[in-house]
Amino acid sequence: MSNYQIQSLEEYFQVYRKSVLDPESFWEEIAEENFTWHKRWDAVLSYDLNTPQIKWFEGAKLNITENCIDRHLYSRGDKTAIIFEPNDPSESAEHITYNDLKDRVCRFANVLKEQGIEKGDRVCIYLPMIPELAVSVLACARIGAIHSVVFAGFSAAALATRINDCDCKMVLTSDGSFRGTKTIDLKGIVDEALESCPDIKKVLVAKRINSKIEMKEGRDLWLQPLLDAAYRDCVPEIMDAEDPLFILYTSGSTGKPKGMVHSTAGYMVYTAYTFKNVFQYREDDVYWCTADIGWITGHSYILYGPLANGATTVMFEGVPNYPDWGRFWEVVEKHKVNQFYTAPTAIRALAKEDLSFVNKHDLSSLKILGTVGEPINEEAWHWYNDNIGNKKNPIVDTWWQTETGGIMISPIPFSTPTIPTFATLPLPGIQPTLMDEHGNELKGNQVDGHLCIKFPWPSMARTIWGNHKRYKETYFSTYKNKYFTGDGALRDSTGYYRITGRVDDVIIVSGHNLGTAPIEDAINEHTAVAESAIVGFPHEIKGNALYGYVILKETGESRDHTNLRKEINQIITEHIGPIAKLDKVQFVIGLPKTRSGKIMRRILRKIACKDTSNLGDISTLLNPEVVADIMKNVV
Ligand code: 7RM
Repeated sequence: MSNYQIQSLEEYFQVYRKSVLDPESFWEEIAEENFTWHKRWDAVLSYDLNTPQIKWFEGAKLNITENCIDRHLYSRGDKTAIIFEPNDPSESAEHITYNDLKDRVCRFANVLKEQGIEKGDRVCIYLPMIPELAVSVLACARIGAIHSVVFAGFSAAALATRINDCDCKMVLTSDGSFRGTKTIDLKGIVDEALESCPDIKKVLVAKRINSKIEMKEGRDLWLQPLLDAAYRDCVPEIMDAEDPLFILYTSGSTGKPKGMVHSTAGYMVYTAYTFKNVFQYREDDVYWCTADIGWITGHSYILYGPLANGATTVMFEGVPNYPDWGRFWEVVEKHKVNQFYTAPTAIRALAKEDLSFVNKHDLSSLKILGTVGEPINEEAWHWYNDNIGNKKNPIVDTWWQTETGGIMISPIPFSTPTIPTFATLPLPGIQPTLMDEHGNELKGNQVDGHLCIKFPWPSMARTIWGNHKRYKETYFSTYKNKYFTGDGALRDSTGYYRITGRVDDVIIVSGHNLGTAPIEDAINEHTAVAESAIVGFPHEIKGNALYGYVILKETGESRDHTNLRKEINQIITEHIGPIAKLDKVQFVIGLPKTRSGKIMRRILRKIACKDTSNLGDISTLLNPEVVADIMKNVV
């Protein structure tokens, strides 16, 4: 395990240099020393970014569940692999050891086989955050079936599209799910979806909420009796390095969702390596990522990355505000969590609430904090740092995407000095570059442009299911021989990266390109502001002007909005310059968000442009009610 875990900034630079000068021997060494293979690779990497075709560890044979479970049994059989923390704190947590996990995954795998699932078949998993979700994902991987997890908050229509796009044979679901005080009728949603999915022959149903549901004769089966009857050992299917491990859909604002296809060996090596480094995981640590397994963050950093390292990973069924806004901190205290990884949207929501929810709890176990999913604004960063991290725990602002499979730009905690709003430096093996609008690479520091990656890394998505042409067009055509991320970024005088937002959201005002993140960051500095989003709208003189949507911390209280508008523009002028001043400011009760917590600026743009006849695909919208309210009060 020599250079598997970076311990200082100096070591980071050494390792990074090596990874760029000789990527193949760099990844080969990591693959050799830290994983179990049935056959060694013939070549570490072969690629052509024009086709594009990328192969890592070609010729190697392995099973990822052997790496995530079996090989730990000798030394860690009784160690907890997964701590399941239920929605309701009165229900006890479940500690699933590596031995238990082996047993449960094997039984589930045998059930899948008995029900006709074979290597290469697609299985749709539409389950809440209960142990069956983790177990079924691994069970698919055990037998070489391709899992396609659909977040169990998506609608019937969204589910049906995803089932049909990759031709799933089977759906795994539950009678329902708990979400705070509510229950959701998941099985009802599946039934509705399946009216338009003729190829689904079997639905296996886990019991969670004990509701009365319809079981369709010949199609639906209760899971538990099948698991009880199944044999508790299942020989892992030996897979090729490049066999697809899973499909995960990413929405995008236009067109149908893209089924990103991830491969087996490269994904395993990269998620394991990055987990170990970004969270500096040590043997007895308890690690908690609050994401749902329905997102890439959950795939890579609740399941595969942690389990490949023999870690203890918390799986939380609940929500941040049930029974109250102290729930996260209660769980941290209860399980003595050492690494805590969450999204800026959650941090901003928590920061709006009283500090007593935090201070009631003992957070002294925490060592490292992380964020992912959106740019984190400075104020939220400080709240996190001061109140959760006690001003001593490093915060890793991790930039990556569903398409990248794993974390790409992030500090190495205790080694890389952090600066709020900066994701800092590329991880070993990652070669970011910034491009200008003419397709030139921006050399040197203090530049901003479109963020691309110019060399393959092991966990990159290999294609879009059923549409390789779209894969090439979306990611490899804007800039020749480079992967285009769709994000804008700047590189500061020391080489640190700051993500400035999606390039589609960039607003051109009087010829200047303005990224959304830095302006929103400035607005959020105002003490009365909780959150904000800016978009452009047509303006006679400037071409475009800025429209700001602002959520105040204290809602309901009558305030002098004219003064607030002035103060906000004052702050923008100080932080960025008068060019970025807002022409219009609307105070809103909420912002439209995706179900994974990202602001949907596309909808806000349409509203600001008074073009609301067609809002585009809003099936992934979390809170449609705020859209109606925003439209009613448009300025
Ligand atoms: C992991 C995940 C990807 C998009 C990405 C960015 C944004 C993610 C950060 C971030 C600023 C970050 N996958 N994004 N992390 N922006 N700082 N640390 O979120 O496919 O769902 O989204 O999220 O725009 O392209 S994702």
